[in-house]
Amino acid sequence: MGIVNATPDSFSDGGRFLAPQAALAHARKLIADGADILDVGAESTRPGADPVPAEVEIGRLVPLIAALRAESAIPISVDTMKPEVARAAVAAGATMWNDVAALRFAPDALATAAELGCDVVLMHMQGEPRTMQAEPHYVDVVAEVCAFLAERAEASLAAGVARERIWLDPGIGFGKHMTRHNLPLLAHLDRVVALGFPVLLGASRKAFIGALDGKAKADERLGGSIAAALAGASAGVAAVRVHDVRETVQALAVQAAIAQAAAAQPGDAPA
Ligand code: HH2
Repeated sequence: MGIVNATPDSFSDGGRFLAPQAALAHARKLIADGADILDVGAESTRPGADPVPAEVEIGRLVPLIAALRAESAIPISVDTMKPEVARAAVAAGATMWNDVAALRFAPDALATAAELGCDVVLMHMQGEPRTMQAEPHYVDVVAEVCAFLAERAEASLAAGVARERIWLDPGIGFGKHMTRHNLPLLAHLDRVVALGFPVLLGASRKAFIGALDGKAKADERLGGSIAAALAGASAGVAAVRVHDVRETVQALAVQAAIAQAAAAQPGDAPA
C-alpha cells in the first residue's frame, strides 16, 4: 500500500503533495513502482497536527480520487476519521476506508461503514492523535491491542459490516512508546494475524526507527522501514503501508524468493 499524503503537515512528507497535480503525479509513481493499493489522506494524524474540517478534506481528496479512478483500476483507500469524508471518497471511487479511530470517534461511523460496503481498516490507537504520545501505558501491549482489535471487529460485524471487508492494524506509533510498545507489537504480529482478518502494518519512516538509529530523521529511515516490512511479511500480514514502494517491493520479492528456495528440494530447477 503506497501512501499519498495530500497534507501540508504530515510527519514524513508534509507539504510535498498538497497541490493536486503533485499528489496525482506521486500516486502515478507509486503505481508504476508496484503498489497494489493506494492510501490517500488529507489530514495528518501526527501529534499536534491541526485538525482539518471535513469540507477541506473532501476538497483535497475527491478530485484526486476521481482523477486516479479515471485512469486506473487500483484499489484506493481513504485515510480519514470522518464518515462524511469516507462517503464522499467512496462516491468518487475509493474502495477502502482506513480509519485510524477504528470507527469509534464519530457516532455514525459504524453505520456508515456498513452502508458503504467498502473494505474497512480498523486500527488500534490509545488516546487521540493530539495527545496520544503524552504518556502511553499498557500492562501487556500485545494482549491489549489484540483485545481491542477483536472488540472493534465484533462491533463492526454487529453493525452490519461484512466479515470479508474487515482489516486490522496494530497502529504502530499511535499511543505507543517508541521502543517499549512498538517493538513487542512488531515481534508478535503473528498474534494479530491469528485474529483471523487481513492485517495492515504501517511502520514506514516512524519515530521508533529514529529512536533505534541515532535520531535518524523521517527521510533517513528507509532501511528500518524495510526491516519492519519484512518482519510483517514473515508474520503473515496482508499489506504494508509504505512511503517507499519501489524499495519495499524489491525487498519483499527477494524475501519471497529466498523463502521459495528454502522450501525447494536440493537439485530443483529454479522457477
Ligand atoms: N499511520 C499513519 C497514518 N495512517 N493508517 C493506518 N491504517 N496505519 C498506520 O500505521 C497509519 C495510518 C501515519 O503516517 P503518515 O500518513 O505518513 O503521516 P501523517 O499521519 O502525519 O499524515
